[in-house]
Amino acid sequence: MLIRRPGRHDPRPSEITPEAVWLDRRAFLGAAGSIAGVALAGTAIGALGGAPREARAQGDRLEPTPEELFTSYNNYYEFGTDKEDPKANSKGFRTAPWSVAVDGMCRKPGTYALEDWLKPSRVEDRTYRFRCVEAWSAVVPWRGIPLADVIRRADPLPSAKYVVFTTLYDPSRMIGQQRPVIDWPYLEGLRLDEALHPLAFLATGIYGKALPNQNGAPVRLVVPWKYGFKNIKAIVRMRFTDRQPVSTWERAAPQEYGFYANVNPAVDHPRWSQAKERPLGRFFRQETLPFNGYADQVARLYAGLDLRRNY
Ligand SMILES: Nc1nc2c(c(=O)[nH]1)N[C@H]1C(S)=C(S)[C@@H](COP(=O)(O)O)O[C@H]1N2
Ligand SMILES: [Mo]
Repeated sequence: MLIRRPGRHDPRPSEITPEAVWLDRRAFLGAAGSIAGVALAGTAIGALGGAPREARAQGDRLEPTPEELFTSYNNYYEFGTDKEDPKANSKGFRTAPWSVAVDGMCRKPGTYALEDWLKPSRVEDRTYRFRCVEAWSAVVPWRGIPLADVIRRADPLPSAKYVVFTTLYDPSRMIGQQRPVIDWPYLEGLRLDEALHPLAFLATGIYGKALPNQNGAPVRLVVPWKYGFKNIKAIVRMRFTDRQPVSTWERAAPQEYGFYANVNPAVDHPRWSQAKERPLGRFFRQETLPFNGYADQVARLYAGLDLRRNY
């Protein structure tokens, strides 16, 4: 499978609707071995078309993406690689009962029923920007609890420096896992100080309702200043470690996806620019903001870190 070449002609409207996002990571899956060739083809999305710039201040009121859009256009390879697959293929996925294993370098390891794991915390609603590495974006009203709560309850040892999350592995229930598309189970991690940041969130709902299966039910990570792939879905394990983990997309394509994955308009993906993004449901692209608009709150976490190397 080859990606279409940008820059040859102006985009047709059919190419710039969200349903036709052509900057697709499946390109790399089908084009293994030809990544270098594709890299040349994909550099110019920022130069496509003549969309007017839309100025946005950090304090802008966030207007949520239409619910129907955010719940029917998904990345969730456990249920298929097309954007419409997860909704169709996860219809019968049962998320109760559900338990979460807590292990590694902590004083309170154990296997917890999901309700018990979450229960001591107060449920909150938070509307955050969401930015996929593929250059589409959304504004999502999440419901859930601060990630720091479950971490503090696990009581990590002073030696623990990272927390690692794992998605359910059950090919009988997740049809996408019946093929070796990526290294199952999906795995993601954060530095412990990132995970303890007050913006980091565990979502069990969106738009005031329970999380739909395709969006990661029953519980998924939300780290709004990082690219979408850090936001791991259907979490069954939380492990503490002193070693930086290799997350799923980093393992699949380390030259394209790093551990930090902080949203950064100044560092292009090898196959496309990250300077702009297309909000789901909107026609025009808009500028992508450093740390997805949360720089004032999170930039200090990365003082002294070279964000070009640690992409
Ligand atoms: N387990 C799992 N988590 C995942 C993914 C996935 O394929 N499997 N895709 C990631 C990517 S690339 C993105 S952009 C977001 C998409 O979340 P959404 O479908 O709720 O928009 O989920 C992330 N979490
Ligand atoms: Mo993504």
